[in-house]
Amino acid sequence: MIQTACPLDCWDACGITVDPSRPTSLVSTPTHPMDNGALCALLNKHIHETPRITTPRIDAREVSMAEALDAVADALRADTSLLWRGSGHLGVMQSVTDLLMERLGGTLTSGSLCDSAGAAGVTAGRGLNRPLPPEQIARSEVVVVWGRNLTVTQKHLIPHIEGKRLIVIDPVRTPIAKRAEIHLQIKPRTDFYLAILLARFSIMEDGEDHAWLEKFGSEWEEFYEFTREFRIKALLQHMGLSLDQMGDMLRLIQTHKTVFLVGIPLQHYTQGHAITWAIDSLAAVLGLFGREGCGVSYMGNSRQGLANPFEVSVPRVPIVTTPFERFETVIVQGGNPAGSMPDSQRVEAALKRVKNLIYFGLYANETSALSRIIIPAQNFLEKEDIRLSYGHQYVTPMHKAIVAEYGISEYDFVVEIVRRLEQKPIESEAYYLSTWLDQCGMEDGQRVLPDYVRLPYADGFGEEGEEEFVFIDEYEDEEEPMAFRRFRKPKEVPFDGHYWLLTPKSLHALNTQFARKTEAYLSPKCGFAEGERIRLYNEQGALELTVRLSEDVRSDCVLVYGSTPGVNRLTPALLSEEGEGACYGEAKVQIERVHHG
Ligand SMILES: Nc1nc2c(c(=O)[nH]1)N[C@H]1C(S)=C(S)[C@@H](COP(=O)(O)OP(=O)(O)OC[C@H]3O[C@@H](n4cnc5c(=O)[nH]c(N)nc54)[C@H](O)[C@@H]3O)O[C@H]1N2
Ligand SMILES: Nc1nc2c(c(=O)[nH]1)N[C@H]1C(S)=C(S)[C@@H](COP(=O)(O)OP(=O)(O)OC[C@H]3O[C@@H](n4cnc5c(=O)[nH]c(N)nc54)[C@H](O)[C@@H]3O)O[C@H]1N2
Ligand code: SF4
Ligand SMILES: [Mo]
Repeated sequence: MIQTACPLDCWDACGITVDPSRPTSLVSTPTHPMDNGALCALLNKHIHETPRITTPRIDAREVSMAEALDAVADALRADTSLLWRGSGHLGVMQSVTDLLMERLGGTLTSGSLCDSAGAAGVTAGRGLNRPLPPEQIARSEVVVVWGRNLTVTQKHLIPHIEGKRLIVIDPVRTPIAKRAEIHLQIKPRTDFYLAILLARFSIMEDGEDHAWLEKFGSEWEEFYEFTREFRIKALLQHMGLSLDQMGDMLRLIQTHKTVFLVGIPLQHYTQGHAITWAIDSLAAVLGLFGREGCGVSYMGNSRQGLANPFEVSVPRVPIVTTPFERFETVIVQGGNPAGSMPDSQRVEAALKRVKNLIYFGLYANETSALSRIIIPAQNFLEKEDIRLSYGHQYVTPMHKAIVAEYGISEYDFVVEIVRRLEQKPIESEAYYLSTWLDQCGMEDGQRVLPDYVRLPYADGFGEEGEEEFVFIDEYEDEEEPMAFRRFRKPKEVPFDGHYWLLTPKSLHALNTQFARKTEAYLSPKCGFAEGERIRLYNEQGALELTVRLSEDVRSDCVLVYGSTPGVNRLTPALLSEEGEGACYGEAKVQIERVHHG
């Protein structure tokens, strides 16, 4: 039996046991901390049913791997080259290709399509972005699921929250919201205001944690003044929430051990950093950091405390708005920019202008369809790696379970290209693997991040963990210019036919991998019929989909899974104000019926 871990971009990073003679029947590792007895359908069904790319190609012609690698090496002799890496496989060895770009004077990307706006807000307040250990979540009494869709995106956490009092803040009545004591079906893009008002009310009711604030957040009175700049009535109306709902939530979170589980879409906005920062500031008012059974779980820094042997100093371009057209050669590794980046029409046009587009991946997708050279990758069962996690502190070695019949690993890819271009060789694979692993600590028989602490922030904040928490003290939003600040008249916005486009994760896909649906979920109140064909459109682009009626979606929203082909024709290529993050949430669409015949 071989031990490995799930490579997919998922909070759980499950441990997996493989019987090499039956590599399609993967089982959960019972000693792994994220075990709940089973792996999800993505790992025991979809990953095996999805056809792999088996043959290298140049200009659609099938070639040998050696020929394809020669062509890649030739293409990399160009003056300008870019490596665009997605999150198709989360093992640390994916980043070995950074060494190639360093040797060739190439360019890498910065920021992220995923979490970086919110991460900027987290580090602004706390200094470091540590994952909250699942053990603390298990010890809590109240769980606030703040824009995270646990039953889809983090199934293995469910046993940890069994029997707890649940509050869910989500524009959609998700399965977890249906189980919750309180569901705030908030209007999208208003979580900043919710956090600010909750903090304000909490202090008004003397619900703040004085002892904690004296020690770790002495600027809290200035923060209170900041929260008082915002208008209560106008904001409640804007968020679509009542004073009673706020009161009910406060009563629970002020008097119990509480954790906030903060998700990704609530920070996919230009002001994304301010939203996570405001949520952390609320948590600080309640003294939730460094306390048993309390804390805020956001997507943590999975490399917290680890020195990265692949760290390089090269030019970078933002991953959200990558100017592909500026490069003669582009390698896309483990990702699908033409499907997953915002404003995909712009992305496709830019990719078409790249002389040598090289796709290095497992599956065919929108990006491979545009590529001149295709290099099949090996999958996680076929190579050595190490899995870190943004959802917990555990580090899991990923051992090779089977011998690959085709494809090449990222490590071998670099070795082959470096040799062809007569560059300085890289170290051995074993050297890099042990450089990562040797830094880790052990805790109860499990490998953990080097500076893992049982109770994050118990001694303080900042890089050294000796400083106070920094409260948010500014908010400037071009979209809602001061309308909700004190002494200004709030802007009345009746529904104007522009729906918020929600693009959450699907149970059957992992981003653009596996089963991709083509449906739009709408409230019956919107006046469309089940099965009807509709066209979503805005200034970016348009997309035709089939209507599925759902009582669970707000009537000012339309839900289209992020895995739906073409959905990013509708999302804007905006860069968040901090953190170089993506702003998928800023998309609004109009809807019309499609008449056939
Ligand atoms: N509208 C909208 N768009 C979104 C989002 C959203 O919420 N809304 N979410 C964004 C988020 S959070 C993310 S993380 C991004 C993800 O976007 P990407 O990082 O582009 O991920 P995928 O599109 O799923 O592409 C994964 C590809 O990786 C390849 N792959 C898998 N394993 C390996 C391997 O071992 N080696 C190599 N070389 N390749 C491999 C597979 O071929 C697969 O097609 O999408 C973003 N896009
Ligand atoms: N099955 C599966 N699991 C996955 C993935 C997948 O594709 N499939 N992708 C992985 C990746 S890359 C990531 S980043 C994580 C993401 O993990 P999550 O953050 O849990 O993912 P989402 O499903 O995008 O969104 C969660 C919820 O946010 C809500 N939401 C949307 N806009 C707002 C808003 O403005 N405010 C609030 N409060 N809520 C809002 C949505 O309705 C949704 O229910 O999941 C990972 N796990
Ligand atoms: S729950 Fe997540 S980590 Fe676990 S097997 Fe499924 S995709 Fe992989
Ligand atoms: Mo993500």
